[in-house]
Amino acid sequence: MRSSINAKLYSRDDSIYSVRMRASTKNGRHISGAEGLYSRTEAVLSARQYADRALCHERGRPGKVLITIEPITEEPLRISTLPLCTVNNENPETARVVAAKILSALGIGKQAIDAAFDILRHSEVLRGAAILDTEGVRLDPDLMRGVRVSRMGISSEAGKKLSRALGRQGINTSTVREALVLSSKVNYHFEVIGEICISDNPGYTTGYIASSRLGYIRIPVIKKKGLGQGGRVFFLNSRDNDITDTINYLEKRPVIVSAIAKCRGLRSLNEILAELVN
Ligand code: PML
Repeated sequence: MRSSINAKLYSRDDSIYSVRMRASTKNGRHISGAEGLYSRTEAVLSARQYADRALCHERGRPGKVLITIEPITEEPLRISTLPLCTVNNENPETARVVAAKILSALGIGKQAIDAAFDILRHSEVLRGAAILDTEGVRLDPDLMRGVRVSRMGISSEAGKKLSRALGRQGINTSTVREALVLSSKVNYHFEVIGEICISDNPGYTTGYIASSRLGYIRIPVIKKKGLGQGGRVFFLNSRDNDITDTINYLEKRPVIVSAIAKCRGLRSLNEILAELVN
């Protein structure tokens, strides 16, 4: 009886909800996080799935899990995913060279690239992403917190298309889907030149570099198995170093992915860089 009343209520509600999960240890160390934008019915299901994910995470048992469900009042921006591919790579040492070549092709200076790797290697205290300018100057105001990209999701139709496209490459996992949605939001902003990400899950060794100019490039074995360090660094082309509006976009502006760009398989670095148009 109760569920049929709920079903009627739900069918009349066409609001969009932001559902966010953050799991941390007793002393506040980040364990896992996830989020999406959903209809009311989907919000209930995803909150359950997020709770399940938080309580069974390879980074440990949480001391606290926070699940926030919030209606979205602003009309979401509708965007496409970045095109995706995987670059040939053999080990963490070659990954560093590959990553440096891609970032430098995007106009990011050596100092900024070194600073990003430094942050990613020692990132256990950083909860969100770090933001650097092209010379390596840290721009986000709270060095311990970083910036938490939030309020992004994928429409159910685009989600199905994405699952099929990733499935053809054998990589249809929530980790890849969620990372692609997040980086598509981040790199849609005109001030963002690119992003590098290394997973902080000890068992997950694929990272990526994303940018509007080259798309989402997955880099296998970017780190050794077993390492808990990782995170995200965004590179900004900010002239005046006032990044309040950019942070506001990343954290607050609702964005829904509603179109899917090409998902390709393995490519060589040369093939990828040859596509860079100035
Ligand atoms: C994460 O741990 O959420 C980051 C995953 C980055 C790589 C995802 C992929 O395989 O493309």
